[in-house]
Amino acid sequence: MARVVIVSNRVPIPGQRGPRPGGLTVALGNALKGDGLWFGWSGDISASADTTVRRTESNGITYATIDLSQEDYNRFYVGFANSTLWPLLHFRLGLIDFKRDDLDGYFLVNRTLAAALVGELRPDDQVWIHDYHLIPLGAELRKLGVRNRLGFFLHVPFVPASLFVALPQGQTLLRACLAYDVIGFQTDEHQRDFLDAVKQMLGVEPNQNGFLETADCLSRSIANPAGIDARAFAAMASKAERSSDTRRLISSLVGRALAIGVDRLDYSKGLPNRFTAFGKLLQDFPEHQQNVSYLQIAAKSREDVSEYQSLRRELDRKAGNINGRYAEFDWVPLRYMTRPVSRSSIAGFFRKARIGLVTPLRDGMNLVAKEFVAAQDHNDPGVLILSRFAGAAEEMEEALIVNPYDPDEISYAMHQALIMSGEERQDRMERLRARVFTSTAEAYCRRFLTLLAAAPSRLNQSASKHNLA
Ligand code: ADQ
Repeated sequence: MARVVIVSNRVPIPGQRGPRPGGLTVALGNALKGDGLWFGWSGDISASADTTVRRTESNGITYATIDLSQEDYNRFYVGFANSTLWPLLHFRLGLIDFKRDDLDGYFLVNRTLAAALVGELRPDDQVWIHDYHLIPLGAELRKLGVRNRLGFFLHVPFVPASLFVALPQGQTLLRACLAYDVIGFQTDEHQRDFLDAVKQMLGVEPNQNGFLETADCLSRSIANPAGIDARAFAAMASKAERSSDTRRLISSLVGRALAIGVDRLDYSKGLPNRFTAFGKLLQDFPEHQQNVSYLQIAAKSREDVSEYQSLRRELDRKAGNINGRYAEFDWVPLRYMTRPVSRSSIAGFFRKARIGLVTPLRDGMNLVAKEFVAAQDHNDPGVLILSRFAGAAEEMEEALIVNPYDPDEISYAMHQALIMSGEERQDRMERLRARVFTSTAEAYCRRFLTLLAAAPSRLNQSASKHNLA
């Protein structure tokens, strides 16, 4: 069987700091077991422009990384990836802070990564590249003569063509996508928007099965929702229910219902509106005052980007206003924390919560929604309140689906969840669980890699055909 190579911006090297090994990361790691390679940025900034590849082996997987220089980090990561592409792909044109220099840095880092990766590749490796940081990596590899099967998965949304045209050099990025044999999206909607942009901006008409054919290449686009390891998360939640953290939380509630939100501190996650909605719940449905506590865990993220700093200030202020207005000497309505909490404690908290609040303004998928569902106890399940603009909403219609731009709607959904009968909660949750336990991280990886393996080989085609620049 061909070796699988995963490429992502950050690499989860066991035992080192870096991305937290969530369910999806573990599933990707499992896809590599035996003899696989995981390649990307180390997360370290090196003083010189040294791009030596460093390798670590663990469990039959080779982790290979390079460092970035401070300038590369600023232009590629803080700049183009997170101050242009991230807001654009989350429908926030007004937040884009575009600089030509950042765009150059983005292409340069992708070229550097391609040059470092090419020396690690074997001729029949299947290479699976992840997310918006690395869109042009496949085209850069093709320029270096790589003819392996190359797949790409976009974890964030794709936007309608009328928004994508706002991206300087958007056409170049779209054309770069055609270097991949398989291009994956979280939902049918994202895939449709991508195909529409390709049609309008490149004049390439997809066929009915999502194939894009040009004189140079044949690429297949697919929708393939990311999932979680639902069994493992459910087991963790069930065990954590008895942990000291969960017991401390429960005793602090003194019988009150718990509403919980767990997110990265990111403007796409809709936190200010969620806070406003909670304030409205207490104002418009005063019967819930003193009877519900809302715990928001928001992990700090991308603190080098100025929008994230102002979001933090806004949330501090809103949390202060709500607590100043409604708190009693023995009840703090909103508990807002940015310190990290372990995954197992989060799982235990989810199991005990009456409401899971997942209200992003836009989200590729949102795995927290699936984790909340997996953690529930059949005998007394909570209610998921889910944004219609999270990719997860396509598969989770039994949640209370809300418009995250309308705090009144969120607050009404919270009220409904608090008064909902046990029977209705069980009925909704059983149907959600059936899907979360089927559409898992493992199924997501298996489907993508099967389709990638089935893609026509480019081995017999000329290298120049793939020079898409
Ligand atoms: P993210 O935007 O990071 O990922 P999400 O799917 O919500 O978003 O979370 C990923 C993981 O991080 C989950 O396992 C979650 O439990 C964990 N997490 C989030 N906040 C946390 C916190 N405060 N403390 C601890 N853990 C936390 C991108 C896309 C998403 C897409 C994923 C996977 O933006 O839309 O669902 O990739 O494809």
